[in-house]
Amino acid sequence: MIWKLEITCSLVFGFAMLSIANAGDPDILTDFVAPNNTIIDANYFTFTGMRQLVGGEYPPTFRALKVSMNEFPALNGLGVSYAVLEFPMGSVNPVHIHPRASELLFLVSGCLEVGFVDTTNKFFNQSLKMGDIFVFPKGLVHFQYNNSTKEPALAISAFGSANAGTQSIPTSVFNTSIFEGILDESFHAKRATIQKIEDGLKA
Ligand SMILES: *[C@@H]1O[C@H](CO)[C@@H](O)[C@H](O)[C@H]1NC(C)=O
Ligand SMILES: *[C@@H]1O[C@H](CO)[C@@H](O)[C@H](O)[C@H]1NC(C)=O
Ligand SMILES: *[C@@H]1O[C@H](CO)[C@@H](O)[C@H](O)[C@H]1NC(C)=O
Ligand SMILES: *[C@@H]1O[C@H](CO)[C@@H](O)[C@H](O)[C@H]1NC(C)=O
Ligand SMILES: CC(=O)N[C@H]1CO[C@H](CO)[C@@H](O)[C@@H]1O
Repeated sequence: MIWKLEITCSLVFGFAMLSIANAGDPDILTDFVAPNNTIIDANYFTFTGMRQLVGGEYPPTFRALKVSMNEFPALNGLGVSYAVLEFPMGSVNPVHIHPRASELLFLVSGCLEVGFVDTTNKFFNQSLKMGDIFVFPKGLVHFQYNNSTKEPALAISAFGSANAGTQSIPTSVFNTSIFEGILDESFHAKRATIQKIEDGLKA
């Protein structure tokens, strides 16, 4: 019986190792990725695009300022990225997914209602206060909402990928070329109902 246990243990251990190996972006075999025709000095590892936030005003609607490898090429291969999320009063970051990373949100200012749904369709939500940190597990549908009528909110999100990706649920489902009939059937809804949602997103 003991040998069986050993096999089970090593199998479990093996799977655990596998899932660790797959937890983030693939490892690179160099210290960093240096593109051709680029001077690699400290400036290459510096991103100054967020200076616009210093002393700036909140935008009229929700805004996400991303700092992924697309905006900051030095992140390529390093497995990390940021987004700064600005929520004027009453604004929503609509339901969306990051296919390649978990999101670690730090609420720097204001209050936020946040939530995600797991793959068993269980809903987890929280009312965050300034200074709180919340984690959205990789690949799950989630949102953030500033329910305050008095103050805006500012959050900084870190991602465990240089290119976490964002798939907006409203846009990907209702503002693409998916056949009409498929959506009607998927949502058990009349065409007019689906059309109304689609029109709302096009406006
Ligand atoms: C740099 O140039 C070399 C030779 O042209 C090429 O093989 C390599 O893929 C390039 N590297 C990058 C990161 O573009
Ligand atoms: C979570 O959402 C429910 C409504 O679905 C709400 O009643 C509850 O107050 C929320 N909980 C927190 C902690 O925000
Ligand atoms: C927002 O705040 C109002 C007033 O406190 C409350 O009635 C409402 O349920 C809140 N909505 C959410 C989604 O938290
Ligand atoms: C929906 O698609 C149209 C056309 O591609 C685009 O102009 C509009 O911004 C999209 N709406 C949303 C909410 O993404
Ligand atoms: C209107 C308003 O301010 N609503 C709520 C915003 O969220 C905080 C906590 O997250 C609540 O205390 C407020 O009542």
